[in-house]
Amino acid sequence: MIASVDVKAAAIAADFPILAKPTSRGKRLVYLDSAASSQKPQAVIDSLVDYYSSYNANIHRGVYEIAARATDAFEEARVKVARFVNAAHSAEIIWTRNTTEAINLVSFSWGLQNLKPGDAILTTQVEHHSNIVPWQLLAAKTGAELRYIKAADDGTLQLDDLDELLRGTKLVALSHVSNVLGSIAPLAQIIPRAHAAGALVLVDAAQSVPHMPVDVQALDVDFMAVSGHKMCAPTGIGFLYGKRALLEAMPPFLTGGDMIRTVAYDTTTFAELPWKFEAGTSNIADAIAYGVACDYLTNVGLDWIRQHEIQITAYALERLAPFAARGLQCYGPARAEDRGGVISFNFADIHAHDLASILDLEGVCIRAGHHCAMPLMDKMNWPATARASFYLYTTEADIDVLVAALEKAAEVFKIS
Ligand code: 7TS
Repeated sequence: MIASVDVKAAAIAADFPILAKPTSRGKRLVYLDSAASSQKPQAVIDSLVDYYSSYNANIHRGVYEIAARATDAFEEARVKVARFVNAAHSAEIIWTRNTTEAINLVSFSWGLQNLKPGDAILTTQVEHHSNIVPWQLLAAKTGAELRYIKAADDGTLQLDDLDELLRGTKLVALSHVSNVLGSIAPLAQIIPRAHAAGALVLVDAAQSVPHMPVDVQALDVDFMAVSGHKMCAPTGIGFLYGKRALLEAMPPFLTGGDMIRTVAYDTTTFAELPWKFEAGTSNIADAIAYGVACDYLTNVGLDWIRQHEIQITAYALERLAPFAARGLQCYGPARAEDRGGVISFNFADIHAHDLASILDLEGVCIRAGHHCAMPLMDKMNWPATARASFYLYTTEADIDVLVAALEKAAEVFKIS
């Protein structure tokens, strides 16, 4: 690791108040579960307090000063998110609760309108449940077929039969970075081929947009789903990016207040984009705080964050390598450059949940289980994996604590 990168990560960690609070056992909190949800910097926490204590009011309706201020801040946050992913216009950003809701929006709105028997939806073998289940249900409702791009054991997508899989495919829905293996989908190869075959492409960017520069126009994605809580913003806020012409042609997903232009007893006309898809009172405070999170990450620099995660992942892989002799297996691509900051592993015959519990005693937070990717776990024949995941505040010292905690686990389970 280049020392200055780690020094910067340590300085960044100081912006996250939770990381300075010891656990109930007096251990330093070593948070290695950012793929599940990231920690929040003080600026984001302050933004929530500021909204509720200074200008809390409903938006898009009040004429008084604090309502106008809330509306402006809410719409300004949309512009910040649009800039963050280089959307051509902020009207292409639809607020949702999270990635899952963004994918469901496309499934219910675009999918029910556009799919019929004989069509296909193409996804991959490495997806999170939220990018499988909506498509299974949509296929059942419309008579479309659900197909999977095969993945190698390290998560690399097998594209040799892509042209065949694309025949009849109307939508390709795939994750950018796997939350289990960290493998990165070659979007620049897949998207043009999908378009040439007449399919749209939805990217589940839950594990990429927080960690690396993602440009929706350069990639030419049609839809993209993202969660705020994995990128320093609060829970309960995420977004769907969609190309304007596609969103214009889609019917509303949820209906009611705020998404209308006019309502009579027998008919309704809908609001313009993006509000057509935002029924009911929005998650105002969290959307505003999402804008602050975008500012925070932009200020640190997405290129720096990506570089830092490659280095911390390389360091972690190097420190874990000697455990291989005692039965520790790391999954995913071999080179840190080819993966996101996620390492799934199993240690000899210790169940991943037992391992996570022992690590917890040492202050180390990791996730254990199926990571909402049961089909992938079945394919790999893993009952569960342990998973350490990194972010901009992860330091070499955190990895050293993980390694020391794994030594403790080896002692407890008498692995020599
Ligand atoms: N897609 C991917 C690739 C994910 O990693 C996740 C969440 C989701 C979709 C769903 O995000 P949500 O915000 O709508 O829930 N992944 C994880 C995880 O790996 N551990 O906890 C949540």
